[in-house]
Amino acid sequence: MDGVIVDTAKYHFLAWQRLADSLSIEFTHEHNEQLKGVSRVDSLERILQWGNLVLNNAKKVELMDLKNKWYLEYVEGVNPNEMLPGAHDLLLDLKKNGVKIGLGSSSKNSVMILEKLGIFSLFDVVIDGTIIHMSKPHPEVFLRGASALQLQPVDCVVFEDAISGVQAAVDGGFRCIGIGDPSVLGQATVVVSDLRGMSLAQLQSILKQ
Ligand code: GL1
Repeated sequence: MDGVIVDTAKYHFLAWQRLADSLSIEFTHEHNEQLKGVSRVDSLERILQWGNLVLNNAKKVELMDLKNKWYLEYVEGVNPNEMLPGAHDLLLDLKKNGVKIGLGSSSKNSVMILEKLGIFSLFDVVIDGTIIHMSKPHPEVFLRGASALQLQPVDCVVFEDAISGVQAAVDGGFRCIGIGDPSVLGQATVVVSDLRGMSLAQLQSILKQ
């Protein structure tokens, strides 16, 4: 979802950066690239590791709550205009053609965001951070998604903007369309710059690769 369907990855970045700043830990776009697709708790652990900071659980929960409070403030006004190029058209096209659609996200806020965008009803299943136990790069989120859709991984295509997500898809036995920079998402089956012009025919051809 974040960074694939809607431009919310930038709000996660801002919130994590603000948290890292408050702890005097350096946090750059390169650091952020490694957090994309990674759950809230695992993201915090990585940031603390980068800053060589050891904290107790109560403090970690406090920091995660703070980051989420900031994130919720940033996404308060999120609206359908912030959907990424081509994403909405593709969802509508797949729906019209009877293709099953699942959301696989590490975020615990995904249903709220889908509702703000008015696209929740397009998804046959939603597997998100409130359900999974292991964050991407573990393939659990996609394996559960395929299973809920009663499909085999080999018959699904995963869309991903994150290194951790591409890894999860590949390890789960899925074809994967990377959205972004080929030098970062090189493990994906194909990499595109955005979803404009993406069609069902292209998905069918990728499934044959
Ligand atoms: C969590 C992380 C975010 C991001 C998403 C997955 O979201 O905090 O930085 O990696 O997972 O896209 P959330 O805090 O909404 O559960």
